[in-house]
Amino acid sequence: MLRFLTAGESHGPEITAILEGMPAGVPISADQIDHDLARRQRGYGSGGRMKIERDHVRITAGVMAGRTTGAPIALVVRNLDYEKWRDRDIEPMTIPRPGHADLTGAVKYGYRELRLALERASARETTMRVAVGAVCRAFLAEFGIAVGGYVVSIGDVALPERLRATSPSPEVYRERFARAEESDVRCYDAATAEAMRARIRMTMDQRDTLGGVIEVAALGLPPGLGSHVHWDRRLSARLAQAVMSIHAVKGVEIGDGFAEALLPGTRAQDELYLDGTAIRQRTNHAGGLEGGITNGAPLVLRAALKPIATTLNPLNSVDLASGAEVKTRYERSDFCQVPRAVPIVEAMVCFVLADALIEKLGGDSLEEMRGRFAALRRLRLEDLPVDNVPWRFGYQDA
Ligand code: EPS
Repeated sequence: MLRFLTAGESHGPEITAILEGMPAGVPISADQIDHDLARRQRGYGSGGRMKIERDHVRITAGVMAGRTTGAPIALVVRNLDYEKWRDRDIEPMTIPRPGHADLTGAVKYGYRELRLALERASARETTMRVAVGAVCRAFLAEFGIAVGGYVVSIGDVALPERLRATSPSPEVYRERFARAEESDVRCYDAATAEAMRARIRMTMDQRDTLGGVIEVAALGLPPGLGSHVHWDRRLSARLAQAVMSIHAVKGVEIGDGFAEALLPGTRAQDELYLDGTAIRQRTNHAGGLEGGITNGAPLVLRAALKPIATTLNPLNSVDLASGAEVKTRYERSDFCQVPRAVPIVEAMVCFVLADALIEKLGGDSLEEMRGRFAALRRLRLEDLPVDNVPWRFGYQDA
């Protein structure tokens, strides 16, 4: 339904995205997209590149008079750093950094110069994911759906358990989003944020890098997005793939995920109760997804990011030119990318949710979709009539 491609190298002239399948009529401006691009540029622990770039999108197709037309949307961001690279003789890169795509890119594509892998594997590409995600976010907002996120841990510094419980209440998440937005490590608890900052500072002093865990929540989703009928239509699986594709993400968890694996079944489910005719849950261990389908509770997802592979302290590697065992050479990079990566995870979640909503409602124009959205079944007794009579499978025997 909805799809996008990105193109561009980290130090090439510009990076590009084409988003296809967005319905007509969605109001969107470059300023709105730039807002999210700026969020991606901020964060304690960033490297030198973010002092050079001022990411600004140009919308060059698919949006006229401030609204999407249903045609492919083309987005372009300039790499200001390109000016430094364009006429330069570039040093050969022959020593792969463990953990980056230098070695695997060369083995896959037969590169005789490792920088060719670096240029495309760089997380600079996530700029365009955030741009695409901002368009999807604007679309979701038309239906009252909001996506936000924050950092739950950096290295071994984590929000205390009692402050980060998965909740069925959208209000809890709204408050977390707002507070995290004020923090340069994107953490909603001031004491934890301070400890995270100190941990990042220490890591920088130690010439090292640090990963962490990001949590993203989507609020206002209707129940019934995704499907249980095929592995590739389960919304949980689609989200996991999208988030797993982000640079340095090595784990994705939905709801209480790994913690649920430790509990007996009676404590791991979200029991139902009636509020008038509305069917509700007091807990949200499932993170808003049951059977790969949204249940209307906040959709909660976590991504684990490994520390960036480029470290100031060298690592053992092999020089492919000399055939000798050598130490890595430093390339400019971030010390801790985790705070900056929150809008990237949000963007991928926005994209998958926009796709799922379009799939549910049909996606030619916003106008058509509004009526269908209003008519969606909700978790109410009156929306869920059951026959309550015995029945038979009715298959024919072989
Ligand atoms: C990034 C741009 C890159 C890196 C970083 C993210 O720019 P440069 O290589 O010129 O410093 O700072 O990418 C990585 C950490 C990586 O490993 O690829 C950006 O725009 O976010």
